[in-house]
This record gives sequence, structure tokens and C-alpha cells, in this order.
Amino acid sequence: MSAAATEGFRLLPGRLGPAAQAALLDEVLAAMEAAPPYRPVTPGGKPMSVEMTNLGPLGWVTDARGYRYEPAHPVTGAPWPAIPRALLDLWTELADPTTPPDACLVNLYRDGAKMGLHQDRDEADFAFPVLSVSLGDTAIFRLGGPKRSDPTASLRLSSGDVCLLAGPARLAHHGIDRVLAGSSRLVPDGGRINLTLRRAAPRDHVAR
Ligand code: MD3
Ligand code: FE
Repeated sequence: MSAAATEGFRLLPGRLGPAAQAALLDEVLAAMEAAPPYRPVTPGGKPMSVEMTNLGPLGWVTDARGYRYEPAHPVTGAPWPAIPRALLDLWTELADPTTPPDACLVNLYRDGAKMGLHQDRDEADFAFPVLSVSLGDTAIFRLGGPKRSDPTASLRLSSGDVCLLAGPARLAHHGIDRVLAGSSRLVPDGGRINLTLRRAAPRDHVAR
């Protein structure tokens, strides 16, 4: 991995044990009943292969109008479900002890889904880290640097792994090359769920 990408990147393998993974998955699956995963369309008009939903006051969406954070599900119009306590506690411990996250993007990778190399830059303040939790099948994750042309490294993200992106790593390019189908039995009907906790609004913004 390049030095630029490594600075501020922390992988905590198996940070959640089997019982914590199962308990968190139960909560996320219940939330997904209220806020069903859907296939977002890029501003360029291409449906993504990853299905998405969100938890928390704000959720990341994309459509013909662009990338942004919205307070409601674009299909149902309902507010996003709450972020599970276990995730809020993880953020307080690892990301920021005082400012809570206001968005949790839920990425559902079923057969063949992947995510191209990109940066996360739709948030107001990049000083806040992004915290990721992986559940289910193992992903082949690609991490580069601040420039698209920077060298990249390939890493595995397995169920229970937690990943913190802070400092220079916060603006690193990254993506999911593929998911190893059948590598975990956690997710019903197979696949992978990735949860990314973010602070989308400025530090002083009060969610309502
Ligand atoms: C590195 N998700 O939702 S999580 C995304 O596994 C996203 O679903 C991937 O990229 C997934 O935007 C990767 C790990 C991750 C998340 C955010 C990052 C890595 C990151 C932000 C900056 C750099
Ligand atoms: Fe990302």
C-alpha cells in the first residue's frame, strides 16, 4: 500500500465477534423492512449493481440530479430508520467522541455486485472520519490515494471487520472489486452488507 493511503487508514480485523455481528445484522435486517434496499442510478443514468438504503437523520442518494444527502427514502418517502446503538457506540469509541454520525449508508452486495473506484466527498467536513463495518461474504477491497492515478493496494474485508478512514485516507480513492460468494453464512440468501457511518452535515448542525 502507498504511504499516502496508509496514513489515517485503520483496519480492525474481527472487531465484531460472531454474536455482535448476528445482533447487528438482526437490527439492520429489521430496518431494511422499513427502508427497502433499492438500486440507485448514477447521475450518468447507469443503475448501480450495489443495492442501497440508509439509517439515521440523513442518507446518501444518487439519481439524475446528482449525489447528495437526503432525510427520506427516495422510493417510500419515509424518514430513514435510526442508526443502531451498537454502531453509535463504535463511532464514539473509534471515530469522534463528541459529534455523532448523522448518516449510515447500507450497501447490499448480492451476486456479482461491485463498486468502482471513487472518493467519498459529498460530506460537509472531511475532518470527520468514515467508519465501515463489514457483514457477510468477504470483499476484495481496493484502496488508492488522493489522486485517481495513485497506486492501489488490494485488501480483504471480512465479516466483523471494522475499517476507519481518517486524515489523508479520508479522501483516498477506493472501491470493491468483487465479493467472494459463499464465503460467509451470515446474510440470509447470501451476500455482503457494508455499513458506513458518516458525518454528512457540518459539526454544528443539529439534526431534526
Ligand atoms: C476509504 N463502500 O459506501 S467500505 C461507500 O464496502 C464505499 O461497501 C465500500 O466505498 C463498501 O462509499 C467500502 C470502506 C471505505 C469506506 C469509505 C471510505 C473505505 C473508504 C472513504 C474514504 C476512503
Ligand atoms: Fe466510498
